[in-house]
Amino acid sequence: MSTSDGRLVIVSNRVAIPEENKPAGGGLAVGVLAALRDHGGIWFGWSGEVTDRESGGPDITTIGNTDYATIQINRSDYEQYYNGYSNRVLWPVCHYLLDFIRYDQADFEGYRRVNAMFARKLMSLLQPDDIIWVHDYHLIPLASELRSAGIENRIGFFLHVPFPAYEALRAAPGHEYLLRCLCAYDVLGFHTPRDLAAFETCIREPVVGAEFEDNRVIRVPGGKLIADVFPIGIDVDEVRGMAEEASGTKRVKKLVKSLDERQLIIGVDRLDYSKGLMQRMLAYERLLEKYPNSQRLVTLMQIAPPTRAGVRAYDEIRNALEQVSGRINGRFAESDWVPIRYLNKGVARVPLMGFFRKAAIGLVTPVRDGMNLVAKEYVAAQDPEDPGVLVLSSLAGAAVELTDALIVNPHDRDDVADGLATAINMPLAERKRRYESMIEVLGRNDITAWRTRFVDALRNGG
Ligand code: GDG
Repeated sequence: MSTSDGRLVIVSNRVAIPEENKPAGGGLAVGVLAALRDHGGIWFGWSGEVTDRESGGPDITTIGNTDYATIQINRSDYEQYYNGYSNRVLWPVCHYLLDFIRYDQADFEGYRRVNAMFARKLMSLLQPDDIIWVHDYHLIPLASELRSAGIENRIGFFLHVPFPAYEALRAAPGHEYLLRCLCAYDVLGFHTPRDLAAFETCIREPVVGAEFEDNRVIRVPGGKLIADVFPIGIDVDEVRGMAEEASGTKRVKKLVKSLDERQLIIGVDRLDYSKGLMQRMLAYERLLEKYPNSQRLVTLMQIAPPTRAGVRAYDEIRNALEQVSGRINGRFAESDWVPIRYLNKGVARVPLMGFFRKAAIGLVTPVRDGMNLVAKEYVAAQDPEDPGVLVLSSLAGAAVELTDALIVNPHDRDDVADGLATAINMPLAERKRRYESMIEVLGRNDITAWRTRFVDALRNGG
């Protein structure tokens, strides 16, 4: 980065200061870390620490070319802004899971209060030519708060989750305010054309008095903004390198040995109701019933590190999954085989990529997902001479690009079971053909392309 270009200031709810052997906390952290690695800049946000005092910080940690600037938040902010409006209203509404909405007016006030606090603390770090890139649904009001305080820097927003059509969004109390806040940005980025089209349905409503000038420029009160599609990618070479490196390790070899010649089906997801884990287990049960032969051929390993403990829906799904995996294991287990290995914890990144490489099938079946990086990582981790098969939900953003996966409807157990049966028996030539087409897409639109395109749009207006 040359200084005349101005620094890149990334803002997200959580800042993930890289630590060796510690799993990153999800897709946003993985994407942002990779984006910052080459470019450098500042990453500003919450440290993850909850205090009993007033919110403190920012504290600066410099690693390589990046300053990690973190703040703490207090207990009521955490409950109202984070667990409350962000994760009990915005998360479900963006994933079209309206039954999960739990609204409380105090949470909405907390959400606004914390965004104002983020803006105040961020301002102390800003220089006039910085460009500011805000991430995700927790921080929709940030640009509007910064503008009110007189900040004139260019500010962009990228949404990592799906954007809902107006018919869903209007279920969220406060949605008019959110739409007005979105119009305070210079650039808005979404994962897929469907998300952009959904945003357009909201702009068409008489809420903010904005209109599309063409398919990406929107005229808003007081100016123009660009809304466009920036599908997030991965660092393909890095994933491939980690997968190769891990393959030779004792840990991965032990996993392979324990499979006793069976094919491994792998699922890796934060424990979240949007990831379709319950539906996935039931579809796997359907496979074992419908294709009894498969009972001699496969083992499912589901890795599901818990997240958002303290939000009731997350505690409930955790209990429900323990029950259903136990029931399926009880129904089908033999003295030398357990059908589901359910790991309720994270695995470090390098061995995880090794597990992907050794898995004959990647099973990625969210009921809704902005993109889904696991699908992309699974493909990038494969051995090109003997690649596995990706079974992918039609409702993940990744399905737009990875059209050579076996695309299934996660709500249809038979469809998923049939997809798995096809994957189990797929000949090498077809596996290679599908892999080659998908790896080409991943290489063309990798993490550098994502970051470069967004930063260019933010710097230059398109
Ligand atoms: C949001 C959007 C969008 C998961 N478990 C472990 C682990 N992970 C890593 C994966 C992957 C990342 O976390 C998860 O990313 P996803 O994209 O699959 O899902 P979300 O966390 O929901 O991310 C999503 C993403 O933002 C980016 O825009 O794609 O739609 O919801 O990198 O590998 N990593 C390790 N151990 C685990 O147990 N090391």
